[in-house]
Amino acid sequence: VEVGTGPNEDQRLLVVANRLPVSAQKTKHGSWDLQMTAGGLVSALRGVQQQSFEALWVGWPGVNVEIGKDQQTLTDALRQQHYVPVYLNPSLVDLHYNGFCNSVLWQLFHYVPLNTESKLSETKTLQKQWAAYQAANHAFAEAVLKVHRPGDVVWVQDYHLMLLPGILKTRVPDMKVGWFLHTPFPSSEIYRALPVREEVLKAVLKSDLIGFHTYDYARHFVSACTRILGLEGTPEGVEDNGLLTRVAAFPIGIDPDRFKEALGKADVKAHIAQLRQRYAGRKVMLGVDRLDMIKGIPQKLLAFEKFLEEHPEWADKLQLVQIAVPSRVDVPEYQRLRSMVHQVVGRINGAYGTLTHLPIHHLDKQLPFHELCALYAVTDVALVTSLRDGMNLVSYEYVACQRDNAGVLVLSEFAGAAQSLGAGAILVNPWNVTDMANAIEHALTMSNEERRERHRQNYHHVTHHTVQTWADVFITELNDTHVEAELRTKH
Ligand code: GDG
Repeated sequence: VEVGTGPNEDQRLLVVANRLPVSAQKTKHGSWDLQMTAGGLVSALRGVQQQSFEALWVGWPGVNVEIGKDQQTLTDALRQQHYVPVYLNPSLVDLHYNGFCNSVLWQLFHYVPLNTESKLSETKTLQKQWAAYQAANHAFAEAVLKVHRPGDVVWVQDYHLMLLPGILKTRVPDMKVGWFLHTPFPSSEIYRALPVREEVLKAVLKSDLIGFHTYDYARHFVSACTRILGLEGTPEGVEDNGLLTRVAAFPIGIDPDRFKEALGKADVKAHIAQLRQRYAGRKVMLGVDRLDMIKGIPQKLLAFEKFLEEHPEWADKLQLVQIAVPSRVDVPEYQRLRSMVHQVVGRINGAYGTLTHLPIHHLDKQLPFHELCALYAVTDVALVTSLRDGMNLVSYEYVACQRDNAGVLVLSEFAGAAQSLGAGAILVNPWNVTDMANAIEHALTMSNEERRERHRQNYHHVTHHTVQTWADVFITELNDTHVEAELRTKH
């Protein structure tokens, strides 16, 4: 292997992520129906599968199937599409995925402190969740080890699998392992509250390459390693006894061609025409989010309400379309969020609606891709008001679909995307309702020239920093870093 060659032809990529990008459902005839699911990670990695070299995806298939015939037929159906299933039992999924991943790590990484209502059973729960997190990471390791061949590049994704690099490297020391985090990595002052902070950092540090969306997240990670583990931080990464683990920023992007192609298709064009007719005479603003507290949906609604309060003349001329895709529906916090959003939507529609128009059109469901594209294309303003967000692909997708209209992007400064689309977007602090109401006004009344200029800058970024380049750069650097590490150990 030469340094700097990137992936070679017979090299395979093993993408390891908590969920496979498909949901499996058994049909009447006993075969399996596989449907793509929505979410940032799925959208991102769809691009990776189209690379020139063979890619396998290892992950949990999202269903509980007992060992036996059913499991075998599902495994076969998945393997045909290059998916390798990791079967986990329901109680493990609950404690790992709903528990340690989404109630502990996801919260903390988005600056939500750990639960402070100390119930007597809490310590026990956390211990069980941590044990499940370890067990799930081991189950993933077994699945990877079963398919791994020397030379393969193993790319571990996200906060669900932070122990995996450590387990894999212990078993196969020369395996090429990279890890990428799709969420923010918080300030070390937040991270240090994690009871198992050392174990998690040490396992991640076994990777050859560690990647984040932004330079800030990488810096926070390095600080956590220096402050918590007493290691040395360098501009290249983290050093432990002269051994460097490379840490860097790899901002993700989208596959703009997928959207360009969709916009040219007959069914999308038909939807666009239909929506234009429906919204004729009104300006339309759009929100597309997984229903998650980090997306700042209530904050967005409050700003919209304030805007209408101050500009009642707009009430009949403005439509906000909010798509809130159900997510983590078993977790009580997410159920409470849904009720709260419904309450505010009802209040605003009740106050500002008429017999012929309701200002907010709210949907609790995932739209088919062609409808989503049509919506991106016809709306005048997109509102992305995340309280924290690793990157936020919705903002990129909106820009990609606005070639003709040059719609305005209102974007939270707490989304990673603010660092790449900040020049063209109107940046807001989602906690400041007045600031956001003013941004809505600015977006609705902006001159055509300003709109076009802002859009031009964003469009250039979105079409030049794609998900393909993101994956290429990461994998090439992982190959190079690994080779350098091998050379170092030989000398
Ligand atoms: C995580 C990080 C980071 C949404 N609604 C529908 C739909 N979607 C698709 C969008 C987009 C994806 O889901 C959402 O991606 P985001 O990046 O906005 O957000 P997360 O799901 O939180 O993703 C995030 C990302 O990982 C990648 O690293 O950017 O910060 O939190 O692609 O199109 N798709 C369809 N119908 C919908 O109604 N078909």
